[in-house]
Amino acid sequence: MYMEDTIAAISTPQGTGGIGIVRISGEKAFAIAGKVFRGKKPFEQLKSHTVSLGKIIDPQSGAMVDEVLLSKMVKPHTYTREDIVEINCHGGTAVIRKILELVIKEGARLAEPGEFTKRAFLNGRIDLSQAEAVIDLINSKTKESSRAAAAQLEGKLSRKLKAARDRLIELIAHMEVTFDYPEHDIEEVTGREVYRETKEIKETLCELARGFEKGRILREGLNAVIVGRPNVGKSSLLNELSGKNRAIVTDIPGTTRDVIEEYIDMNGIPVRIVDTAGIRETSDVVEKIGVERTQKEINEADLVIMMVDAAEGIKEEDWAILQTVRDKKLVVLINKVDLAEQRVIGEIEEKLAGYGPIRTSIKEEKGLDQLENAITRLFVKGEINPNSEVLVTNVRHKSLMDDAVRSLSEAMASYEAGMPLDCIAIDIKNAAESLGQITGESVSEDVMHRIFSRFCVGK
Ligand SMILES: Nc1nc2c(ncn2[C@@H]2O[C@H](COP(=O)(O)OP(=O)(O)OP(=O)(O)O)[C@@H](O)[C@H]2O)c(=O)[nH]1
Ligand SMILES: [Mg+2]
Repeated sequence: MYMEDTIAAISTPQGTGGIGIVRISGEKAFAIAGKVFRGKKPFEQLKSHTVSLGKIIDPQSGAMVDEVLLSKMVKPHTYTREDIVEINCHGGTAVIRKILELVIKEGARLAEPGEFTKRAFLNGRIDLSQAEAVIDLINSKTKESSRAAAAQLEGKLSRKLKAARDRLIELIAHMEVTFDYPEHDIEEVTGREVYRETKEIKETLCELARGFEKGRILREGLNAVIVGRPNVGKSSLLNELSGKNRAIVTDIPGTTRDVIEEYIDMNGIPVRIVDTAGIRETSDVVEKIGVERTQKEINEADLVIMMVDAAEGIKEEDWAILQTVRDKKLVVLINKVDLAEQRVIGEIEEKLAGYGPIRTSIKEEKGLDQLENAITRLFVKGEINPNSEVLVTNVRHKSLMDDAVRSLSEAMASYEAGMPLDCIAIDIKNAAESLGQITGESVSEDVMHRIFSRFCVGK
């Protein structure tokens, strides 16, 4: 750990922009800024949390590098809880690099990815799960996923976990007192209390963990693949859903040869949607490869949208395709209903009754709302409302929560088997330890390194 030294980085993205930001944090931040910045007032006289206009001067040559706005923030009310300086300069690559170079020459060190946030954690401003929420917020692709990350950053998840952990620790303390009293009946009374309390805490954690699937979908999105015989309208559906003319559409079966993907926002869920080559027996080499890729996409998909043609009815090949996707979450569309008689559509519907098919016509833009709703229902039971509930979105958190639940189940089983309290206490300690790793009360250097290396430099 190098908490003593001062770090600096470019916090804005690579490339040219209107402005660029160089950020400095640490003991020497003000001394360094004082050397390279010339404003109306000397740097020491600038007030905390104010912005000042001035110039960046190369102290060695005396040359002016850029005109900038500088923010001075005195600890502890800063992002890292250390002294921070942010230099807003013109966002050309050369200028911003030059400023960073000067700052480093004056004694700062180039920050590692996520190091500003890591300091915020190590200095106790946020806990580990909040630090992770910062990355999620940066990476989130839809309004809902960013809201879930913001709630986590605010500490909603931390508070729940901390409360559960505190209860466990209290329980352990309570048990330890009884170890000093060998009388049997005290142990018995305590045992019953411990059991009841353990059960309650376990239920709270299970409830939280149940939000994970929803949370994961918000964060990572769904992988959906459109399959069906050639010419049923797969590419048309991709174009319609994405609002782009992304895939070539013709009335020649076998038009799409490769997989084509688009990202869309479906009722707040980020969906990667993939159009594939129509599946059929073929001797065409290119088309064959396309069909193989389709199979690979199906294997990796969270959801399959299978299309059949209302005008052509259900063929042998449709049943074959249904067979290959039978283990997947599935939505079946009867497309081109504008071309078929009601009676014929009804017959197809009957044959597919087990799949709850949806009638669509992409040409007439029919049935697409039902499709979106069916997908949302398949993955999210009830409304997604990240405002009112705490969503666990992080795999690390989920698996530690599962560990805690497992330990608590073991504690309960031990009690039921009539084991002594000190045995049960070990399981409860393990559960508290797992929860502590989520918020960072007990976490190894390795895990920390892994978490912060996912960040971008400058955050
Ligand atoms: N009438 C009608 N035509 C449609 C509908 N959906 C698609 N089509 C037409 O059907 C033909 C095939 O559409 P595509 O989207 O290329 O079909 P595909 O499934 O991607 O076909 P391949 O790439 O060959 O597998 C095109 O001429 C579309 O305009 C629909 O709902 N109604
Ligand atoms: Mg196509």
